[in-house]
Amino acid sequence: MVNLMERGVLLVLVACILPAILVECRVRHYKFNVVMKNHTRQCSTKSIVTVNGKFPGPTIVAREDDTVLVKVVNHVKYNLTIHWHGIRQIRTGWSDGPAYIAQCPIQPGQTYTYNFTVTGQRGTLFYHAHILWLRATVHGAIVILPKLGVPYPFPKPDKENIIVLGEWWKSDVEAVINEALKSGLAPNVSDAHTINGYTRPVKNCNSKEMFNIHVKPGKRYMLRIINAALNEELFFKIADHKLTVVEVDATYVKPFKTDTIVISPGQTTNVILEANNKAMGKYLVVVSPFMDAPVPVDNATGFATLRYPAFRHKTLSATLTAPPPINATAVADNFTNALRSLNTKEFPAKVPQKVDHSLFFTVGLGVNPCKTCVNGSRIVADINNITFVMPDISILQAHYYNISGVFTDDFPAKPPTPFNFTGNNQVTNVGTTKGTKVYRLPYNATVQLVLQDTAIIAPENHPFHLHGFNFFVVGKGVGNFNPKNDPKKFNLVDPVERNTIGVPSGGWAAIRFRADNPGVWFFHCHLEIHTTWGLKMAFLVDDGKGPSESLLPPPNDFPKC
Ligand SMILES: *[C@@H]1O[C@H](CO)[C@@H](O)[C@H](O)[C@H]1NC(C)=O
Ligand SMILES: *[C@@H]1O[C@H](CO)[C@@H](O)[C@H](O)[C@H]1NC(C)=O
Ligand SMILES: *[C@@H]1O[C@H](CO)[C@@H](O)[C@H](O)[C@H]1NC(C)=O
Ligand SMILES: *[C@@H]1O[C@H](CO)[C@@H](O)[C@H](O)[C@H]1NC(C)=O
Ligand SMILES: *[C@@H]1O[C@H](CO)[C@@H](O)[C@H](O)[C@H]1NC(C)=O
Ligand SMILES: *[C@@H]1O[C@H](CO)[C@@H](O)[C@H](O)[C@H]1NC(C)=O
Ligand SMILES: *[C@@H]1O[C@H](CO)[C@@H](O)[C@H](O)[C@H]1NC(C)=O
Ligand SMILES: *[C@@H]1O[C@H](CO)[C@@H](O)[C@H](O)[C@H]1NC(C)=O
Ligand SMILES: *[C@@H]1O[C@H](CO)[C@@H](O)[C@H](O)[C@H]1NC(C)=O
Ligand SMILES: *[C@@H]1O[C@H](CO)[C@@H](O)[C@H](O)[C@H]1NC(C)=O
Ligand SMILES: *[C@@H]1O[C@H](CO)[C@@H](O)[C@H](O)[C@H]1NC(C)=O
Ligand SMILES: *[C@@H]1O[C@H](CO)[C@@H](O)[C@H](O)[C@H]1NC(C)=O
Ligand SMILES: [Cu+2]
Repeated sequence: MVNLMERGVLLVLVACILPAILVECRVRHYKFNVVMKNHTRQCSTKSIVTVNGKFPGPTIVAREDDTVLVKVVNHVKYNLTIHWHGIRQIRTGWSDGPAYIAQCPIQPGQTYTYNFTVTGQRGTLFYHAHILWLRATVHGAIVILPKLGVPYPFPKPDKENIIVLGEWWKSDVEAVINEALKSGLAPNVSDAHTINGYTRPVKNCNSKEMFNIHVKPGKRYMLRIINAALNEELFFKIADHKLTVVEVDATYVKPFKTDTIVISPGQTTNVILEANNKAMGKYLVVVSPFMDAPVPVDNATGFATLRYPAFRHKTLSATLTAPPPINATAVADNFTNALRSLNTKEFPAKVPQKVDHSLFFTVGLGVNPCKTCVNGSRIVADINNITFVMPDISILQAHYYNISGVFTDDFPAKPPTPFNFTGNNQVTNVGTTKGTKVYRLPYNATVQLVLQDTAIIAPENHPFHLHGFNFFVVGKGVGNFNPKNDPKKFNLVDPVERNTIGVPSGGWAAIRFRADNPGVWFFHCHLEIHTTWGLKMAFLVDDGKGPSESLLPPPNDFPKC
């Protein structure tokens, strides 16, 4: 009897390590030692912050309905938090991660165990540090497998590959952002784009600068593509190969074929790649920035190769492909316009049809005075003219423990002073208001939120990310949102469901969600520099009345400020 039990325990352990084995494993344990690691890229070595010495960090694998426990030990000199990007964290906001919104930091030498259950989600997400600019190197994939016995709603791939896209600075990233905050100007752009930590071959550098995706002819692959870059939306393309998009942000979409995908920081995209039966040799994989505004970006293309087995290497040179031009708005629109929720009986699109809270947020940049800055002013960012100021303790704690003086719940539902948001002459609109304000929602309220880009300084595509929820992208357009005509064109049937949406440059996007998750939920631009400049706010969702409609109590090891 004892023997059998021991064997049972052993089986469960094996199953936890090898998720493919058909044994249920309800709790997944991970240990993240956050440590410094010397890393060489592009002929320069620097010390970076990593999870377990890896860049990108280790992959978390869980099955829908599993509980995930991640013990994070902070061995570095920085304050640290980790966010499980896209995980809904139903009633477990304490494990969401954004510093001073959901938690106080895990200070040097401290430990905190994130504890969350994956509910109603399957697909690819990722985790990343959510304090300072540490997420540049502290990030990794989260793979959520469907429930046991539930197939993918598309032909089963023979193999799955994770592709994490990132940005590499030769300098220390904290030095880059600190220099910018001191001067009040924009930070230096990155020096290279990375694909699973690799950049591209560089003259006179060692050869280990390029990542290879190995494929066999006739096999089907699922690429789980993650944009973990800080400040750049990216195009991703493989020479001579079409990609079938099947999922974004861990929700299934109606499959469609494309040769280029566009992916914003904070977004994930699963594509199916059929390795061509007749293909030989190698094919170039390119990653390049998408920027359709006068804003400087790292314009160096990142390269990887798709490689067929060596015996097929009839030629040594790769089949090439050119990335789209940096300002290829039409290519990006083509891609985003093709995204639709799968919306089947098994995976319905539960789009709120009725709106309780109708919000209109202007999102963009601003200029505030700064005596010590280079120009006597600093670039800031704001939502409805509010540049968000981080509090000293987390808003979630202040809310739960009724601590006053930390935040106010008077975030405006619309801009205080309407203006021609995308007009050319914005000189009169300099100056923003600072504040730590949240927008309060009753449990289960439905929200429609129109995000309107502004042209202050420059229009720009802002990838907005909502914590704690998925939302439906019911509409988008260029210029100023027209409250009379545009809603008539909304898709309330099968709009794409996701957690991060690129608000078009000089345009708007409309999203809808149901506030069925009590807690405090960060909402921010996922371009790290814009978040730093204040392009952020939070929603506070009150507890409901039912037994499972309230925020759970905080864990015992919850970090203190
Ligand atoms: C990184 O390299 C420097 C210089 O060689 C060395 O002093 C340091 O101990 C190394 N750090 C780690 C974490 O290996
Ligand atoms: C994780 O949280 C759940 C409640 O959501 C709790 O029952 C469980 O004991 C926690 N696990 C650990 C190891 O703290
Ligand atoms: C930013 O770029 C400037 C100009 O190339 C350079 O002088 C400066 O050292 C860079 N800053 C950092 C932190 O790398
Ligand atoms: C990238 O930008 C730099 C600086 O703006 C410019 O000199 C260079 O020509 C650009 N390179 C490409 C490939 O567009
Ligand atoms: C993209 O930029 C190029 C070079 O500046 C310019 O010639 C072209 O018109 C631009 N295309 C679009 C669609 O704006
Ligand atoms: C947009 O997609 C259509 C259909 O796939 C294609 O014919 C067209 O060339 C694409 N346009 C751009 C700009 O990529
Ligand atoms: C600030 O200074 C920089 C460099 O001196 C200059 O290029 C830029 O135009 C100035 N920006 C503003 C808003 O004054
Ligand atoms: C906070 O205030 C609410 C409403 O007044 C009360 O129900 C709750 O028990 C208080 N919480 C704490 C931790 O004091
Ligand atoms: C807003 O600005 C745009 C671009 O400058 C202009 O075409 C448009 O007429 C303006 N709209 C209004 C209502 O002033
Ligand atoms: C934003 O707030 C500042 C400071 O209160 C004010 O000077 C400015 O006019 C406001 N701008 C807009 C567009 O509301
Ligand atoms: C939330 O609202 C919807 C529709 O307004 C209703 O059908 C549902 O029962 C509500 N759920 C809860 C838990 O109150
Ligand atoms: C780390 O966080 C604590 C708690 O918020 C704070 O008191 C401390 O100043 C932070 N340390 C640094 C180096 O920012
Ligand atoms: Cu932004």
